Amino acid sequence: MDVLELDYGQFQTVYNILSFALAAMIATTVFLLAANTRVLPRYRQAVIVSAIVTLIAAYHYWRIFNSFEGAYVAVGAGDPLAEGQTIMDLSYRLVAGEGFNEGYRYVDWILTVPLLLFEAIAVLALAPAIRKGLMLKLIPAAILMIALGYPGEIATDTMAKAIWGALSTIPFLYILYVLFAELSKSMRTQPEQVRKDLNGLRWLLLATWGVYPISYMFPMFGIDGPDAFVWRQVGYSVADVLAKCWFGLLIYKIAREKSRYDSEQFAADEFKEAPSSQNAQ
Ligand SMILES: *C/C=C(C)/C=C/C=C(C)/C=C/C1=C(C)CCCC1(C)C
Repeated sequence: MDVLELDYGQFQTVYNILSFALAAMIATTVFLLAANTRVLPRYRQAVIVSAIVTLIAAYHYWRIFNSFEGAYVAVGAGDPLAEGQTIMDLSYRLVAGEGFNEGYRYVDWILTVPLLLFEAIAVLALAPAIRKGLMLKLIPAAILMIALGYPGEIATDTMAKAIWGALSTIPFLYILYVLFAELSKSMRTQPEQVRKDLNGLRWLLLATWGVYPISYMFPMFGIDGPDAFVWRQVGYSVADVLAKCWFGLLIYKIAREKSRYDSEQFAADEFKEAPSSQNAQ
């Protein structure tokens, strides 16, 4: 069901969280593109893909933001405020038009979720056969997870929501299984710091990806109407910033650690570690 009316605080919360997510996506994209030369060439693909993820998300947040702004309009917009009335007394109505398009999020996810898994695997620089094996498992599962979630997201019936949600959870659990069980094998050969970072990456992924099904389930917990709508927008937006921006920056950090470990020259140039360069001074 569409939410017909938002009060001032609800409108502002959604408006500001969408704006915040858009700013975070743009800034992360610029940073990752500018900084990608500060890792060895073999890790640049992972960093560039991270930037592409935040770029795609920035585009969709821009569309979502505009869609929200067009869909909810202050009652009496354009009229002078009545005697004693303040801005905070305003309420916002869903007006005739295209409505608020939630579909943008799913279009975004179906593109960015496989790419996020791709960047995580790419930064490991594993043997091609292992890498390909992981991709072949993770990417179809990610697409399936999002595709199965969408009919439930737009369903108004709680039962339909629950069924699609449960179906979507199967590939979700499979992804977690691959990341936590299978990936552990290829991590044994990694340097200590990288193993730690990778572990952080996995837990960040679990903690942030877990927010999506929880936000999806609000209507099933009986939280309905404007509150469920506002909390869902906040949940999805904050999770997107963590899962895309923070995650992308962590990928960059891992790429730097691995570059430092792989090349003495890089360590000397970027971390000022080589004894020879210290002697020279
Ligand atoms: C950048 C966007 C990301 C990382 C999106 C991730 C989305 C999910 C992990 C969504 C999962 C869902 C379920 C596990 C069940 C209910 C339906 C979904 C699609 C919300």
